[in-house]
Amino acid sequence: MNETYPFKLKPLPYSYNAMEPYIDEKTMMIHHKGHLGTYVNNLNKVLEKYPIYHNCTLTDLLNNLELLPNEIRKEVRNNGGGIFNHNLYFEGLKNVGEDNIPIGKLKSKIEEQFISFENFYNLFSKVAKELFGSGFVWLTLNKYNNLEIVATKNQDTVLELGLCPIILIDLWEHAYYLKYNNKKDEYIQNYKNIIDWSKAEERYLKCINKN
Ligand code: MN3
Repeated sequence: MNETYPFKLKPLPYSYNAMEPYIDEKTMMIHHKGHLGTYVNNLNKVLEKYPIYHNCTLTDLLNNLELLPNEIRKEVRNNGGGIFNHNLYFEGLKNVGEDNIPIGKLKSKIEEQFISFENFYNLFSKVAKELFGSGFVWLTLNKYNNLEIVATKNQDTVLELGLCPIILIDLWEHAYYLKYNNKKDEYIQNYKNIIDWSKAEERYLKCINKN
């Protein structure tokens, strides 16, 4: 996330109906244009009067929240986090279908730590189901090069926890409610069909190199 102020709404790398039937076109459109678009506009509004931060990347801002003035810290955390999380989420989706499984070094690492992909996904789903209220569940790499499944609230990011993001599921109701209503479990189950494991492998290798 190397962009700086003014931040822009990045177009999706696929059409709004690309995740059908797992995520419907209307949800994708509202989620991207509406929700992500609002985070982008709000962050720009907040930073408008603070030219000192206009050269900071999104990651710079989110990694240094404690250095920001009190009056804008919360809004940068919420809106900046909203942009960071949603760009990762949207760019990590690919409609593969039911045979979708991890590849490469990440596949080996998942099997080393979680025995099997199936076992990993059961654990990931469990954490996702148990997240109360709005937030995200992530597969991340910690500084010891081990995988960690973690949950975050609201638009908090895993950067604050010192973790490197690989995949994430958006568990705000806006991500699934139009199609799934209260059936959050089904959304979590279907998310398995639209994880872009090539992208995840790419992120995993970058995470290792950072450590
Ligand atoms: Mn969302």
